[in-house]
Amino acid sequence: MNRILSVVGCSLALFATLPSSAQISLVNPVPHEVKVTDAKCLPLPKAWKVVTTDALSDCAAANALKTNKVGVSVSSSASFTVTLGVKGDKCVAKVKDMIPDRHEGYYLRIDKKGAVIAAADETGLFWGVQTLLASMAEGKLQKAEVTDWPDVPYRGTVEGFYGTPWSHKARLSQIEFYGRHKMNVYIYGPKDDPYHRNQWREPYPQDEAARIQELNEHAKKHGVKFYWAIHPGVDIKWTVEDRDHLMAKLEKMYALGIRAFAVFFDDIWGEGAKADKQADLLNYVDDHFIAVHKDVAPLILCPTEYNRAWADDSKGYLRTLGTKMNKDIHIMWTGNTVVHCIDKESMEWINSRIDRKAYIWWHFPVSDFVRDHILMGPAYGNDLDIADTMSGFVSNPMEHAETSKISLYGIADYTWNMQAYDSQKDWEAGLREVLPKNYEALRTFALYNKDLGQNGHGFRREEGDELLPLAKRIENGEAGALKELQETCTRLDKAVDALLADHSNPELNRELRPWLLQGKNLAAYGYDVACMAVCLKEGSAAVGGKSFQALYDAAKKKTLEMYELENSDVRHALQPGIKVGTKVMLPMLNKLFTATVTAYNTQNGTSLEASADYNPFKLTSDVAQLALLPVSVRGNDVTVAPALEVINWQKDGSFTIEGDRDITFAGMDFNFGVPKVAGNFRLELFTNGAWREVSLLHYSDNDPVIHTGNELGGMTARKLRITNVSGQDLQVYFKHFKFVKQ
Ligand code: LOG
Repeated sequence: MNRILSVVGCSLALFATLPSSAQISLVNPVPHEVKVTDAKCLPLPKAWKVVTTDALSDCAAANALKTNKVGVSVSSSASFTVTLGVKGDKCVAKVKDMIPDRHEGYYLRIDKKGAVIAAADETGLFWGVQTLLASMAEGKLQKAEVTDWPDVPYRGTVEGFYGTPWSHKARLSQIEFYGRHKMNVYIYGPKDDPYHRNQWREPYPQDEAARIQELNEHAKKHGVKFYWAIHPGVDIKWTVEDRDHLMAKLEKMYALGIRAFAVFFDDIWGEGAKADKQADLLNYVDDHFIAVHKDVAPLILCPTEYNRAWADDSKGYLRTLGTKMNKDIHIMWTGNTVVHCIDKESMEWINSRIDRKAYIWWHFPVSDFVRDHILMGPAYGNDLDIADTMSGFVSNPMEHAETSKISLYGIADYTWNMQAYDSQKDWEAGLREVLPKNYEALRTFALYNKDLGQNGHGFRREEGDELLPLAKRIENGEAGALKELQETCTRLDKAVDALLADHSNPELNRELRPWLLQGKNLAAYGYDVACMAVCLKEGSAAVGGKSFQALYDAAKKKTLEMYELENSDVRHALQPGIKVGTKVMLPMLNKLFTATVTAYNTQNGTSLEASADYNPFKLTSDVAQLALLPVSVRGNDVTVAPALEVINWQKDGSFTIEGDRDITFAGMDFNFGVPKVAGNFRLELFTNGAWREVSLLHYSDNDPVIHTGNELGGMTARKLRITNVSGQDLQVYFKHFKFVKQ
């Protein structure tokens, strides 16, 4: 879909002839209607006078003009005036008919004498100022008229991932970024903040409360609503006492100044997951807290069945929420599965069940289930004609806040002006925004950090398509292909060096560092492999002064260094690793390595190890949520990546891990997140042509970790299988699974 800048009336021809650097084109999100009234730009005024009403003199929009970063000072004697007003204000009476009749809509006119911003409300006014300021970023002023409004009422992020919550500094920076790109929502709900989830009844310690208060104040200044979310579902009892606990916590947050709230019931089962109880509680909060305070935003609920794959119409969870829960309460939704792009048909499906427009919680660029990857790709894949079917659209980002801005830049645009959205263009602009000084290098590196790798949700992204023709040419042995591969590796290496040395965005540098180091290893490995192939192809004794054997040793050494780096910087104990270029680049290099070494061995009668990245273990399962989980091997430890959501493990369902040769076991343990469940599962090892059972136990009654009986040590088997033998469907977590081989 190409980006269309709607241009009004007679300006069409004029706009078409504008240079691409037209100042309004610097504005993200893309405004709905732009009429450039003069192709020639003016210089920026040195100072401006802000004209507005008393009521607005201290509003966020007026303050943004005063504290602008485009270098214009404020002076009451300046001849350039900026007039600010909302509907009904005298100062904008002349243009009142131009104000779009939409929430947060604004009209902006820039000419020689000044600018007028007239908006539907105060937030719209703030967006109008953002458009003015963004259009001035290159030090020029464009005479234009802009009529603009958001497509989706609520736009922004939910800090809703597992893992290290964002730092205070990162949150401040995010909020400023949202304001600049017209996102109006930040939902605070990091899974690993204890006062959000596990200790939801307890008030924040004073210093943390003060930080939340500061975030909320900061958000107000940037046109963003700060939502504080509570996650009581893990252990809530449907009693008056617990209801009072929840109300008391909300009142405490209200006293801090918070005026927007969400209640989450995701990733739980049992008592807490009952639709009628959840609806009763939310209605109670709505009637006795929201309605009473009058200045609080509509409530948001994240339901337990938050995606279609888990929704069971026969049990009616969603329809119960739909009929029972007050209509002003928003209901969040992640799409057809936990991690999925959003399309029209599925919006209609959910909306008809919950009897309101779903509030989308989009799982991109979140990486808590693929912590070995960092995601720097564009935000694409959602339908462009669904703005009217949703009440909100928030992204769940990565714990790497600064890097997440690359994708968030596009998400801001998508939710503001959907029809005009161009993910690729926004990707480029987003990269430029986070690292203007070294944009090219960042772009080069980002090409290798888009896909998530194999993951339990089966959610994949395009990565490395631009390398596919080269991969083909290498396979066909075409002339010049190897040289091109060398150049590709050199380009990556140079980009990495430039990024390692660039501290203009220190947070970005810190977040990317492990992946940059791995990128450097990848580039070096690729270069060596390309040289090996050249050496073989040309039959030369050496390439770049190195013999085939020396190149082979260097490539092997690099793979070892990649492996060691993965182990030295473990992002998550059960999901270790730092992976770069896993979709096309690394497989392409590994393939070339194996083919080259094999051919060399044949020619020379040598027996160099030809296998590259080889994983001898395969997982299969008829439990849908386990079937795609990747298995990784570190030395003698074999682990299955954890899943974060509730696993519906059907009666007799099992998973099997099979090796390509016999495994001699030294130990095994796993954690399904629930104490006393060992008896519900059977572990069997396939040995001497038959399945043999190995006993399972917990060391103590309240410890969910499951251990194996002593008989496992020293047993040799080709595969292992774990089955639900409880006779019923079970709900468990899959927090960790590991066995150790000898
Ligand atoms: C969690 C979320 C997590 C995400 C991706 C929801 C509503 N909840 O499976 O906290 O970041 O998936 O791993 C989730 O999606 N559960």
